[in-house]
Amino acid sequence: MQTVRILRFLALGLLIPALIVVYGVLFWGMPEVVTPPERCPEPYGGERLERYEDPLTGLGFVRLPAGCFWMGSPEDEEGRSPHEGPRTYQHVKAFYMGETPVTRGAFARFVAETGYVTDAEKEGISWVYTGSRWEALAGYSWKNPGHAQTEEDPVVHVSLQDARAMASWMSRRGRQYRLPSEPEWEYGARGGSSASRFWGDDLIALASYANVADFSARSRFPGWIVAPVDDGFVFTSPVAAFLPNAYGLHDMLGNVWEWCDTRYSASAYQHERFFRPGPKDPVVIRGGSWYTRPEGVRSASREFMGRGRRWGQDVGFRLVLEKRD
Ligand SMILES: [Ca+2]
Ligand SMILES: [Ca+2]
Repeated sequence: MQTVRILRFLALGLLIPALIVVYGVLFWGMPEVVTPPERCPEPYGGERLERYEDPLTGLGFVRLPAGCFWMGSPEDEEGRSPHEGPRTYQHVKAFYMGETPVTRGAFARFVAETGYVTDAEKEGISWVYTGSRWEALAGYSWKNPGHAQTEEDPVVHVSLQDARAMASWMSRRGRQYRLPSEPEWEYGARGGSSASRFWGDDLIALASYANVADFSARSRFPGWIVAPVDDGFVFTSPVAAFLPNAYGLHDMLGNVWEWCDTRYSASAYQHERFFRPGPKDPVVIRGGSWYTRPEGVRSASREFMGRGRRWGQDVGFRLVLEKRD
């Protein structure tokens, strides 16, 4: 009897750890399977997208269809940073995305009508590139950006709050404008493409699609490491001077960084959760600028602005318009 009891004890003693191991392999050891939501719409097939023009500012918006996409970059993408992964499958509702960043002319209309004073003007300083480094200097703002701009250039030296304020002003006529979330921004930037850039992976093609750190910039700032192209602009370029993506959106990559109304977190993709930023949170900016090297000008590349630097000569924004049924 004693032997049977010992054997039974041993069997149970082995069975329980064995079950734990099997359970672990089945449920914890397996790679996470991400399945598309049940009702993921058909991928965009190139059909004509509806366009809306805001009568107050002249800014154009394109209606992006609802869809699903892989957000982030694969581990073998050149120039990738670890915070661009793991890739996460995101479902985006239909919304209208600004065709271009908000122009200086459109921002001027907002200011003329409201008397709005930007954060850079209130604090009396902004971040400019002095030829060797970025410095916070007095007197710079959207009105005095530190380089020549046309009314069609993207507005710069604007904070997240400034961008939200303009969206609120535009929303007073009934249509709801706001900033994009980080997943919405990347969905728009990709235009259905899973390549590193909306036109593919080709660096030479940059010159047709994006204003980045290039030979023009290096002729002004010798020593810069630049893309092997000449896009013709040292600083910001008028919006839509470069070819759009498949959705008809211009300047998603390059020209100016664009605010997303999303709190920056290096581990956001692990948790697949995105939040609006609180007042002290770092905030996501996307797409790279005239200052950015080619590795930073990719659909998945992410940056953020923290409390130390909240606006500057290469940061602007793009608005989105809520879909109306
Ligand atoms: Ca350039
Ligand atoms: Ca941009």
